[in-house]
Amino acid sequence: MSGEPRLLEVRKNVLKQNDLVARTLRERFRAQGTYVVSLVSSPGAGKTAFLEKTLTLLRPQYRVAALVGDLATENDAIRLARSQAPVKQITTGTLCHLEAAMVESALDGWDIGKLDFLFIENVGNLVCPSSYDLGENLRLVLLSVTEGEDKPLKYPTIFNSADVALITKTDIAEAVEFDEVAAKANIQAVRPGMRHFAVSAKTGASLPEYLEFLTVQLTELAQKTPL
Ligand SMILES: Nc1nc2c(ncn2[C@@H]2O[C@H](COP(=O)(O)OP(=O)(O)OP(=O)(O)O)[C@@H](O)[C@H]2O)c(=O)[nH]1
Ligand SMILES: [Mg+2]
Repeated sequence: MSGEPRLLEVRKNVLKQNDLVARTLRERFRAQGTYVVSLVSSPGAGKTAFLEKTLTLLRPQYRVAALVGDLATENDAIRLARSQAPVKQITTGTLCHLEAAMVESALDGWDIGKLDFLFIENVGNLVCPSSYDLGENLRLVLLSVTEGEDKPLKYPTIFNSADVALITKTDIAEAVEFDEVAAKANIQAVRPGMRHFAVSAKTGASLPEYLEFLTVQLTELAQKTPL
């Protein structure tokens, strides 16, 4: 007998278990009125740079915090902590994605009720994170201009698992001959109607529009959250 059906069974059970923990997390976040945003992308697409900017700009008005996943090092947590927001690194060892249980344990000792926004930067990978629900309200998928316009077509699953796309590093788009029209068409081909922002962490381009979008989401959540 081939080992494949058994492997499939184990994988299904892992995902089922993850979904249960994610559901509990989502209920907890909702009860506390915390809006949770996760970021997924290939390695180096600009998640940490963009998130550091987001935390810095939101912090004067909102209570924000971040979790960041990587196989190794505390590098990203150190960078994000420059925003003065509470930050925790999750090191996954050999695992190429975060799981809901890792988020749950990283939140140990944190009073989530004191947070308006919690951001979760996933491990840089365009494949593994797509199947793992983290209990987030919004999943952002980042596509940097240096990766090429065809990534949505090559990695449709991650684009399908996300809610909003961010085209990042637009400040260097011209230098790498990035075709934004083609990239947008490819996003729409994979996920019709998907909202996107074309941003730059360097220049701050489209950051105000993106932050406005986030704050509208928080207000809508507050209207739905029981007092
Ligand atoms: N020109 C330009 N460079 C950027 C921008 N955002 C990030 N970078 C650069 O891109 C590189 C990778 O950025 P990171 O923020 O570390 O990317 P990441 O997605 O967090 O990377 P991993 O966590 O390793 O997957 C760094 O050298 C950044 O300085 C941007 O908006 N413009
Ligand atoms: Mg990073």
